[in-house]
Amino acid sequence: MTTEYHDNTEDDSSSFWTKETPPVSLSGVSRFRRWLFPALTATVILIVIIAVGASNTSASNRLWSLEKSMSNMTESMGAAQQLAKDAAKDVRRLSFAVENNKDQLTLVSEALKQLSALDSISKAVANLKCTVEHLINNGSVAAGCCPLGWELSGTSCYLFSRTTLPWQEARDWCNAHESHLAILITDEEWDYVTSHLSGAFFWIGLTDERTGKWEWVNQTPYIMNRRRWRPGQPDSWTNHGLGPGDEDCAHIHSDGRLNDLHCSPGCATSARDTASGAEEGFSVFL
Ligand code: MBG
Ligand code: CA
Repeated sequence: MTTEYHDNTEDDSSSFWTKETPPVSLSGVSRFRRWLFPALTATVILIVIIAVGASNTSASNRLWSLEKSMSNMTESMGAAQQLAKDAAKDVRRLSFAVENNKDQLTLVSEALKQLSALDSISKAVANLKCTVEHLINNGSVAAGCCPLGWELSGTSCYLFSRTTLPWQEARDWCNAHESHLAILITDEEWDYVTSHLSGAFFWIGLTDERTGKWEWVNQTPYIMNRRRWRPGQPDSWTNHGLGPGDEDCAHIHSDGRLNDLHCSPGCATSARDTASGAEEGFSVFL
C-alpha cells in the first residue's frame, strides 16, 4: 500500500491570500451598482419630502386666504347687523312719529271734510244766487252764473248731456240753447272735460265734414295733436255700417282720447262762457 504524500503548503498559502485580500480587479460597474440603490432611495425620499412640503405650503396658503375671507365676512356681517339694528331703530322712531301724527291727520281730514261741505254749500249758494238773478232778469243769465244743471269751470258752464243725438242734432241743440259743441283749446279745458266723462262717450265740436279738413264747430282750423287721439285715429273708417260716408265727427272716448266716428247718434254735453253773459253760447258734446 502506498501512501501519497501531498504537500499542501502552496495551496494553503494560496487559500490564505484568497481569504484575506479582495480581488484586485473590482470593476467600476460593480461600484456603481453598490451605490445606485441608496442614491435612488435618497433621491425618492428627497422628492417626496419636497412634494409634501410644497403641498403643505399651498394648503396652508389656501387655509390662510380662507381664514382671511372668513374674517372679512365676519366683519361684513357685523357691519350689516349694525345697519339692520340702525334701520330697525329708524322704523321704530318713524312708526312712533306716525302714531303721533295719526291724531293730527284725523283732525286735518275732518277739517277737509268740513271744508268740502262748505265748498258744496258755497256752490249751492252761488247757484241759488244765479237762479234768483235769472228770475229777476226775466230769464237772462248773469255773468259768472251757470244755468241750473250746468257746471262752472274757468269762465265756462258745461253740460254733460246723456241724451243720444247725431252730431248735427247735438250741434243744433247747442245753437238753440246759446251754446256750441265743446271747443277744447287749453290743457285746463281738456283736463276738466276728460275728468268728467264718467265712462261715457261725448261729441265735441270737431268735424271734417264741411271741408274734408278737421276744424272746430266755429270753423276755426284744428291744429292736429296726435297725443289727444287714440292710436291709429282719426282713420275715416268706412265699414261702420251706419249709412253713407266715412267718419267725419270727433268724440271723446271714455279714456279721454279722441276718435272719429260716423256722425250718427251719440249723446251730448254742453258749456257756456260766463264772462260775456248770455250772448256767448254753451258747448255741448257727446
Ligand atoms: C274703432 C273706432 C272706429 C274705427 C274702427 C276701425 C275700435 O275702435 O271706434 O271709429 O276707427 O275702430 O277699426
Ligand atoms: Ca275712427
